[in-house]
Amino acid sequence: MTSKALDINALRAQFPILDQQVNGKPLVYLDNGATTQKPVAVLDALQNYYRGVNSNVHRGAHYLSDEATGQFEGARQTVADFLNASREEILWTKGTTESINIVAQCVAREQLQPGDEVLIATSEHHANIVPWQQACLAKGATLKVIPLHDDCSLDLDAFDQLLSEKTKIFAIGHASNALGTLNPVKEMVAKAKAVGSITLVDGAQAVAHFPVDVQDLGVDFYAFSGHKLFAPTGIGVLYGRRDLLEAMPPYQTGGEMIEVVTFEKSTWNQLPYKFEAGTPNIAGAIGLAAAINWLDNQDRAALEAHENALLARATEQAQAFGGLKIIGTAASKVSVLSFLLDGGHPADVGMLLDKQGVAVRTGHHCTMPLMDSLGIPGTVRASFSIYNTLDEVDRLFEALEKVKTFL
Ligand code: C6P
Repeated sequence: MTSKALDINALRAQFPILDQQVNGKPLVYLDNGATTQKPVAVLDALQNYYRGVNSNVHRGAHYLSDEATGQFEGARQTVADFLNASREEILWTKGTTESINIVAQCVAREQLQPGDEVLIATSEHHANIVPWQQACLAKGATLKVIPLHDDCSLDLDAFDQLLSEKTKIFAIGHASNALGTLNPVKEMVAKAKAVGSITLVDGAQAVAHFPVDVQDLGVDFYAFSGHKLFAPTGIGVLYGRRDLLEAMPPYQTGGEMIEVVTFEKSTWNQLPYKFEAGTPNIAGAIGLAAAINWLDNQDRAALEAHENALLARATEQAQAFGGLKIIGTAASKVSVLSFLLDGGHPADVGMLLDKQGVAVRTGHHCTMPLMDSLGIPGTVRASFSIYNTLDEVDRLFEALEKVKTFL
């Protein structure tokens, strides 16, 4: 049930973009899995930074540079607290994709041997497939894939069978972007660690929905993107366990990541800077910290309950809607409803919804192997966030009624 404590109108007022007409209808933004909207607190933080502070970090012998450095490193501490990590273990990246690529390049390509295995799931986003696949191809290792049950939950018996001492890396999505399925990552990580595997969780679709504690999960690496957490695009995070980061070679080389450079050789800066070559996305990091601080000031339990109520209403309506098939009916899900409409190609359904002001994503959702395994070309995906309303869920289904008539 939606928590009574949640004042949804006051919450929505903090997201000015929501208050607009699209194609002559009030916007219903249900594409939050792709990117979330940004609250005024984040927009203001970006403006304040560029209006009053803008300067390069860790370099200048002047006031603004000190100020920018303080805010930038403060932002790192905010992220560390958010994940229950230490600040040296928080690396700034462009997003989840780059975070996973760092581990694929600096761990997988360094350590994999012929015969080794990397274990992922059928439901992974391409960002958590292709980097491992390419590392396996380069090193003669094998990519193993956990299948799904009919409800699109992971087949955990198959996971137990696939996991072995050959498994050197286990990389799993916390929640599936295409299906919403929430995976039991803590239990899986513990099992993978018991066979000596390095573990990574792709948290792109998790962090905006519920609190994450990397110590509690026991995971070695955790990746997420700022833009799916009410923050700007172009900023993301890789959490890495300190001893693993210490042992890894740098990802990119250049300024900032070095300690001493001569023409003959270079030595590396301490963590986390060893992994941050070049001028970082300073405003992005400050914007991400503003988003986290803003979120921390909300009643997260109430937000979670509200999202669950949105998903429950959407699922109920979808089940009652003739000719609609839900794709992904696992018991444990984040607020994502993927579906197919009889006789309607997802792209056409999406376009007809857009004409009515309803924004969804259609297609393979960067999960082509998942779509292949389900034998479908793609889905229509409505992905809900904290500022969506039960009325908007109803608007989606009213709009779908019209789509059905049209089709
Ligand atoms: N999913 C979606 O509409 P980036 O692009 O690096 O910020 O995030 C990549 C990524 C990785 N893992 C998961 C589970 C994801 O959902 C995404 C991004 C968006 O579903 C865009 S494809």
